[in-house]
Amino acid sequence: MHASPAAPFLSGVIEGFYGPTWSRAERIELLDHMSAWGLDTYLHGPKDDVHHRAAWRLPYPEPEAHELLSLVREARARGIRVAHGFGPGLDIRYTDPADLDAAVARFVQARSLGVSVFVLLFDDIPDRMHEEDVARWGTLARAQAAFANAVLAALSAEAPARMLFCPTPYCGRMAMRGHGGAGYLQELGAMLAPEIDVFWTGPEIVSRTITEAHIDEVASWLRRPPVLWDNLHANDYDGRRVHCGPYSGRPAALRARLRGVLSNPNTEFPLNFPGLHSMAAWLRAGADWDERASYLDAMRAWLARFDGWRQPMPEEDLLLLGDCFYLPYSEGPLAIDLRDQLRAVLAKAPEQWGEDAAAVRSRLARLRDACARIADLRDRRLFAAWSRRAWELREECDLMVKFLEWNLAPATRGQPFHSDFHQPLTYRGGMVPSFQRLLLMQKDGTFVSSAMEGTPP
Ligand code: GDL
Repeated sequence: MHASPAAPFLSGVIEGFYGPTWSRAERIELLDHMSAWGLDTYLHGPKDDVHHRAAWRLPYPEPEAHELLSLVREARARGIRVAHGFGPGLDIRYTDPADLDAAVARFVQARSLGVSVFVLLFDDIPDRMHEEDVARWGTLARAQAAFANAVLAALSAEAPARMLFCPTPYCGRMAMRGHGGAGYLQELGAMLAPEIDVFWTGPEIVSRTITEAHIDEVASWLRRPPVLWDNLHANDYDGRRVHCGPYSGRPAALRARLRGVLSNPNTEFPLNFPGLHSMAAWLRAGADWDERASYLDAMRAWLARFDGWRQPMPEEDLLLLGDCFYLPYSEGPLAIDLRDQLRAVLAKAPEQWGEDAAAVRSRLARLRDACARIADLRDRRLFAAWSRRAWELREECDLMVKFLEWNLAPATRGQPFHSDFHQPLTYRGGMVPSFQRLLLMQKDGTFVSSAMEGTPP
């Protein structure tokens, strides 16, 4: 391995998602949490900040430059380093000296504002190059490595610089598909200056699990241990979900094989409390790491924020709500149990419903009321972050409760059920669920058209 052993391990948070950027108040709150939880690095690289990708050649104007400067000062006061990144890959010309100058100028400006880690991001770009770049470098990996090395050389001429690089194929699936060109990662590993760290998201963009064997293989391609860019709690790709579950599916032993672990979490800043709390616990944990226990700790610490105008949120309700918005590939156990119970009841004709139906009705009504109570929160930013999701869940719980009540009552049992809040053939969600019903996912992950004859309705 060639990675510079002197450079410290990085732990922390990436503001690296698509969507509205966090506010100054949110970033300061993040820094407070990070310092309390022992996280040391904040990477500023919001995808939809125009200076991140669209206008990457332009330095930050005032007042954005001042904003970054003051953020760096706040971070330093808490012992946290600020990394700054941008993504030139949408329209860069790797051989154009003006583009190299523009990239260096961006980092020189960032350095003048106090940034100490410089990040070049080549994720989510077409894996094609201009003709002159192809003629000069042949492959994308060589072009990008040469560009990054030149940026590092220019920055290091003035002062030592720590650099990170996000490759175009940044997960196992992309590498397997040959994204970026055959042998991209091996070529990058051979050519990129050994002191530049490389981001990696795991076997997938959003990885359910990451094993030590996987990281060892990646490290052998890259000739250095990667820095984990963890999208476990990201939700920018699915507007209906948020992820409040624990840091999950990563054995504690993984840390020793990485050069850093940074989470790129939910776009809604206030909903990141439990996920980041848990990740910070994982970073400190030993082999007895228990992800559910870390979730329960995080939720108990979060509970104080759920003080309402009329009453506080009971811990039990917050846990159930959190379990309904848990992790990308799984709800939490309380939510799974509720759904299983509901499914078992609905699988039977109402005449055969036993006491289970009344019990599941009460649990659903309780969840509905917990969702409704979000509107009462004293913390209005927390309310705003939850509002749409909690409301949507409340609506579905309410519909289900009414359906159960209709069929529990002897007078209406088995009669056609209507909701006063649903017009025929309209569902919540508009175009999106109507598309989703047209293309159905099978158990093996393949999609089939539901409009074709012979496919399930
Ligand atoms: C990505 C993007 C990231 C985005 C995330 C989740 C990386 C390296 N890049 O592919 O900006 O937030 O997926 O949608 O992960």
